[in-house]
Parts: sequence; structure tokens; C-alpha cells
Amino acid sequence: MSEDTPVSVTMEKDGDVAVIIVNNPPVNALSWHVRQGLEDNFAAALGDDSVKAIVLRCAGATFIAGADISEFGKPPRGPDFNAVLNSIEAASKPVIAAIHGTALGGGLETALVCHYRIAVPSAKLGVPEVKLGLLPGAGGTQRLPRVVGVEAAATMTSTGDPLPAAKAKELGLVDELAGEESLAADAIAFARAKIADGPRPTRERRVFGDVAVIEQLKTANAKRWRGFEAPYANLACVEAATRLPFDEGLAFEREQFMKLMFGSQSAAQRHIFFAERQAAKIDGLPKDTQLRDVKKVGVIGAGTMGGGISMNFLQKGIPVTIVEMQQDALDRGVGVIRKNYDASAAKGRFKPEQVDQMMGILTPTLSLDDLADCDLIIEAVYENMDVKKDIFGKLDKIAKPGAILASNTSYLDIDEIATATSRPGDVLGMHFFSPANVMKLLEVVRGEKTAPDALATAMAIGKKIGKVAVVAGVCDGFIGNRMLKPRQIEAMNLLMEGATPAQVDKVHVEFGMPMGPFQMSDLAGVDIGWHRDPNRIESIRDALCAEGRWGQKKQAGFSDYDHKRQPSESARVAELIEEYRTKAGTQKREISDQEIIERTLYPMVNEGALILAEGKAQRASDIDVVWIYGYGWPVYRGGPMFWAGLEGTDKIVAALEKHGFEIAPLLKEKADAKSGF
Ligand code: 3H9
Repeated sequence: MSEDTPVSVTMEKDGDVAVIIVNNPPVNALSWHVRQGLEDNFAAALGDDSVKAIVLRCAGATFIAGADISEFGKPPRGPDFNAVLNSIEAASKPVIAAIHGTALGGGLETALVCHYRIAVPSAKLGVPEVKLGLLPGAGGTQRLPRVVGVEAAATMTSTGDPLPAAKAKELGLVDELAGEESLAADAIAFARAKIADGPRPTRERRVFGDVAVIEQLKTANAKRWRGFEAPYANLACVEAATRLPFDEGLAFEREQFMKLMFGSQSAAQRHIFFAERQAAKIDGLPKDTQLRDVKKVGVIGAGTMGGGISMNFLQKGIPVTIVEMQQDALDRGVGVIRKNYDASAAKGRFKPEQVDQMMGILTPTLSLDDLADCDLIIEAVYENMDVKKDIFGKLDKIAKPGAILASNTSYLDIDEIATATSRPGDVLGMHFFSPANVMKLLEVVRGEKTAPDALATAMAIGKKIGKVAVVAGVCDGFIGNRMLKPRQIEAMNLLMEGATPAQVDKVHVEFGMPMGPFQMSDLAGVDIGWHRDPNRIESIRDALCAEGRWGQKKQAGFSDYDHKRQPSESARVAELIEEYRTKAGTQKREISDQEIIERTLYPMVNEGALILAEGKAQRASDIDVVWIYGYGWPVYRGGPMFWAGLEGTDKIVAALEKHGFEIAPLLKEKADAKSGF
């Protein structure tokens, strides 16, 4: 051990049992020095004749939560992962893993080379590597089928979902449950009881179970796994375990792991893992900023957004007062919330009594005055500056001092809204995405005068209700919708020049988006923002709206829809485009799929660069988080700004110049340096 090696593994003795303890906060990741410490301490315990059994446990909040992801892609340091684990498995004395918190990835693989496992009931065990675009690369895919069988191993590796300890015990992954507070002592007693049995190397156990599950999983998850490589690689490794001797299986796993590790998908998914955590951090905000207490929330507007927003808080036990102008609208809004909860309860997501509890803390009212005791008030009425300013002016007189006044606007100027109050420090944006109870993104819009503690509180409450919150600055459309705009404009231009809505949508879906720009428009409503004059036709969209082709709700938009909302290409839309094109005197030509990418996705990167340079996003990775969680950008492409690096910023600039776009200076800078963001 060299002098700069942190001491993150220690050993204690309890009579004839050695207890090896990992202490590498915050999550006991298997950093190089932990692997070194394990190697050294196991060697010491095995060399000590008075030691008859060994317990491996962790200090702090959790058992080992995996390999150290921040080491990936860097030059290797310290002992090889598999070599350390193989030597633990080969120990001549029984080794017991004592698990609390989360035994994840390389952590569970470490537990699997131990001969026995004991866990507290609250522990969770899993191999989430697939969520990082990887597979368990330290023997997990070969040892799991020997312990839990092919069915459970295939499911665990390909979905990445962890198991609660009780389920793990049922499957044989855990041998015994310990007391929640007495793991250390229970593990020592368990180890002593296993001295007579001796070691039980997992590699010597036989794979069992039916391999048919692998094809079943592929079929069942075809939609969810579209475009992803890792779930299939995980299954290939589990399948290999059913037919190859252990060491050959391990070699196969290694080969697959390295392929994923050095591929772009895992790089993108690892980027998003850290980006998501980074997004929670507010630049320039002191760490000890005191949060405001949010015990009660007010929501203005009981429409789709207001209702969805309210549900987030009710689910976390935070009482909500919801305000509408008219009784029937209020009743309708509350009815929809109830219906949504009942539907979830029918699917087993909630117990009926939980639904009653949640509805019990919802107070419907017609009076803004009833918001006087709320700590956070979110306005979710329609997008009109005068209406919003009127509401904020009234709230200024009603809300208690220190209450946070938030607007759910998706475009409007928060600073202007704040001028309607005498307390602009309390005003900010909380932009939820529809359906607001489902979508994970929350843009928290920081106004010029927003107080730091108000901002920090809004970010924290976002996390509390299960959102990924990102700070955005005031500008038209903030981060997400601002980048959507150039994409929509170009998508329409492409129709004029000869592309079809179906072609543009297909290119986006093949790229990995859940839907293309025209499908999105049909879903949201083609008529949103339409001037409502059927005689004023100044765009293809006007032509569609004038004919009542308002989207899915009318079973007709850019596509035709049957009663099951299945789309088909519309001959009428083709005619309308042709008519409008002729009127505008635009030439029709063949548009390649590549041109669609260059003209709809590259401009988003360009806009992202402007947003970044203007300081409207704190960092490029925040923009990626917005697009992953708010718009379904494929996580295996890491968000638009990360993807720009993969694609090549120089290539993007060259294409944008060719198509006549003005290049954002920051993008140009990156292209000149041939770097990503
Ligand atoms: C693997 O094991 C590969 C092997 O099969 C093969 C190898 C050959 N590494 O999430 P939190 C940081 S792949 C490095 O906010 P929580 C995280 O960035 C790995 N850092 O806490 C954050 O840092 P910061 C398989 C990590 O309590 C801090 O710890 N394992 C790692 O909400 C706190 O994290 C996984 O995929 C890591 N492995 O949740 C598990 N994990 O404070 C990944 C966390 O600077 N981890 N950090 O922002 C998790 O799912 C959650 O962190 C966990 C705790 C549930 C453990």
C-alpha cells in the first residue's frame, strides 16, 4: 500500500470471526483503494489461524452501492475487480456479506462472491448496471443464475430493478434476515454458525431455471427497450451462463461489458446519472442556505395542469388548497383527480384508503382568500400576461409573508409577473410538464429578483415530490420550449420543401424520440395559439386549423386517427400542403432523412448554445436533463448537448452553415476546438 492510499477498509476481530469493514462515503463505492483494502484485509484474515470465519460489512448508510462510476473510462488503478472478487470467493474460510441499505451492481457482485448473505429487512439488492448502459461486469451475470435461477437473474439484470430483502430471501439471494438494528452482531453469530459448513463458492453451484424467459422478456419489453443495447447484452450473458462453464461465461461477460463500457450509449447514460445529480446544485448559492418551510400548498386553476400539479403534493402527504373561478370547473377538476387516483388504485398502485387520505387533504374552494395560510402557491391558469398579473396582484395582498408565489407559465416573463407584487423576491416559475403528475421534469425559473432561499426551496420541494428539478433563467420558453421552437419552425419549412409529416416523424422516432414533431403537435392540439380566423391562411398550420384538423381530439391533424388513436397518413393533408406550397411558389424536392436531422436537431444544439452563453441554463448537462425528462430525448444519446459532442460540433456547424443558419458563437467556439460542451 502506498502512502497516498486512503484507508477505506479496516478489520476488527470478534473472537474467531474477523469483521472486514468498508468505509468509503457516501455510498461505499468500490473505488480503487477499496479494492486494495479488500485485497489486503482478506489476505490478513485468511493468514490468521485464529480466524475461522469472515464477515464483510459496511459503515455508513449503505452496503457497497457499486463500482465507482467516476473511475469508468479513466486509466485503471489498483487491483483488478474480478481478481479481488475471485480471491474472496476462493477463501478457505466461510465469508458472510452483511447487507444494509443498497447492495447494488458491483456491491451485489461482491456479496455474491461471499459464501452466505445476511441482510436487514429494509435492504435492497439489485444490479442496476443496465440503467447505466452496462451489465454487471464482475461476474454478476454468471453468479446470479446459480443463486436465484435464470428467470430472476434475467429479470434483475435486464430491468435493473432492485429487490427488497424479503423477496431476495424468498429467491435464495439472502440466506437470513437480521434484526434492523442488530446486523453487526447477527452477522457474527451467523458466521460462527457457518464455520462447520465451510465455504460455499457460488461458481461451483449449478445454473437452474428455464431459459425461455429470455425471449419472453424481449417480447414483453420490446417497446421500452427500443434502441437500447444494454438490456440485450445482459440477457445474452445470462443465456451464456446456461451453456458455458463458469470461467468461459465470465470471459464472455467481460467481452460484452467492455463493448458496452467503451460504447457511446453507456457514456451517455453515465453522463445523465451525474447530470441529474448535478442539476440539483445551484451555482453561487451558499450550501447552508436556509430553506423555507412548505407545509401547505395552494394551486390556482383546477384544469389539467392544476390538477396534475396538485396530485404530486397530495401523494407526499402535503395538503393542497385548489382554487377555481366557477363551481362546475372546480367540481370537474376535483373529479378528475379522484378518477385518476381510483384508476391507479385499480392497478394496485395505491390502496383505496390511501386514495381517501389523499383526497381528504385536498381543499377545493372558489376563493383566493383561502390561500392565506399556504407556504407555496402555484398559479396554473391559461397563458395570458394580464390574467397572471391580475392574480399575482391579488395574491400579494392575500398570501402570508414569506410564501413562495410561483407561476406554472411555460413561456411568459417571470420578472414582469413579479412586478404585479410588492415582493418580487418571493416570485419564481415552477414549470411542470404535462401530465404533471407523471412527467419528471420541473423547470424552476429564477427571476431577476428571486431570493436565493425561495429558489433553493422550490428546487428542494421539486425533489421531494419526485421531480428532477432544473434551474432556468427568464427567456421565451425557458430551456425546453425555447429549444423546441427552432425545431418546429424547421419541421414546417421541410413540409413546404417536400418532406411529409410522416417522414419527419419517422426520422425522429428512429432517432429514439417517443414521437416526432407532428405527432407531438397532434397530441397537444394543432390549434394551440391559432388566431381562430378560418379565412386567414398564412401557413400550413392555418390551413389545417381552418378545416378543423385540430389534432387527435378531432381525430384529424397532420395525420388521420381512428377511434383508437392509431394514426395513418392523410391524403387531405398532402393536398393541403400541395395547395399551400403552390400558392407560395415553393419548389418541391426530395428531402433526405439526414437533412431532417440536420435541420431539426442541429438547430436545437445551436439554440442550446445560445441559452448556455446567455446564462439561462447553469450548465450544458442541465439542458440534457431537461430534454431527457421533459421531452423523452433518448437517454442513450445523453441529451442534445452531450449528443452534439458525439456527433461532432464541427460537423454540426458545417451542416448548419450549409443550410443558412446563423451559428451561435459558443457552438462555433466548440467546433473550432473540436470539442463537445
Ligand atoms: C457497477 O457496479 C459495474 C460493475 O458491475 C462492474 C465493474 C467491473 N460511483 O444518488 P445519490 C455518488 S456500475 C460513484 O444522490 P441517494 C453520487 O454521484 C454501478 N459515485 O444518493 C452523489 O454524488 P454527489 C452500479 C456514486 O442516497 C452521491 O454519491 N451501481 C455512485 O439518493 C450520493 O448519491 C449503481 O448504479 C457510484 N456507484 O442514492 C448505483 N453512486 O453528492 C448508483 C452514487 O457528489 N447509485 N454516487 O452528487 C445509486 O443508485 C444511488 O446513488 C444510491 C443512493 C441508491 C446508492
